[in-house]
Amino acid sequence: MKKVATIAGSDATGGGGLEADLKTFQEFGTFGLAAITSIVTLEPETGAHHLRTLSLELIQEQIASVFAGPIDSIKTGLLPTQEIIALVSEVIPKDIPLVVDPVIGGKGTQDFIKNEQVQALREKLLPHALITTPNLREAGILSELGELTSEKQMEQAAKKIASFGVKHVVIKGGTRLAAKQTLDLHYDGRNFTRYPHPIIDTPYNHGAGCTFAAAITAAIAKNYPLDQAIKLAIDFVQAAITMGEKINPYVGHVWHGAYTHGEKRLEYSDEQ
Ligand code: PXL
Repeated sequence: MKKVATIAGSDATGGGGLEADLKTFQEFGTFGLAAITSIVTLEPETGAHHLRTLSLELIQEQIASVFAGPIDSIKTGLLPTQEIIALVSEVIPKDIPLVVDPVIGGKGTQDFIKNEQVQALREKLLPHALITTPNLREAGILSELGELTSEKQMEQAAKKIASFGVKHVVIKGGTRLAAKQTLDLHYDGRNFTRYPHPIIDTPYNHGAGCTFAAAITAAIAKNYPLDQAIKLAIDFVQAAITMGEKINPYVGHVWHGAYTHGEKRLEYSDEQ
């Protein structure tokens, strides 16, 4: 069994963060492990998000626990301070494929991220990464190119991000790029591969970004070539968005089990 580790924040509402990661790892038939960096909560009365950060000592203890045995691939998600980014960059084994989801521009988290963290991601973590998966907004911030509104700008941003030392960059076009058809763009340091796909018209897509990066991480552990891992992750997230559900008055989440029809699992029937 392949072992896949996430070092991420907890999204108590269960759509994004390490909850998305572990659910996705399981759907891929891998064994998921997690070190929690922080916890994002949602105030039921107002829908406001709050962030609590765990101590460096406790994060380090969890990371040591995770790497007490062999691990096949690693994903990072919300790393909310530059000290946490420095710690993670220092202590993770460097011979295991690393997927960095640069959580700096997502719903519920963008308010927490400051420029020092972005700089630490660029300088400390990205040089160790096999692949990073920014959304359009995150790619604009990481590359310092600002708002990206065209494929040409996505290409420029991908090249800039690759210059920080990460081997592969996948920029997710999402719903900001166009109305009907979107584009995920993969840059491998030489060439671009385009992954156009239709936008699914739904407000229930919280957790899509985490799920995409988690799917790539699990697919890498299962030895998928990177282009196939990206393609599969796109299909996996499309299914998850299609079956998205409103989970509370404020947010609708993707359903991580959709691709494998997990809702039918262990269905009870008295005919058996
Ligand atoms: O933006 C995705 C995300 C990542 N990590 C945590 C989150 C969220 C979104 O809410 O809560 C912990």
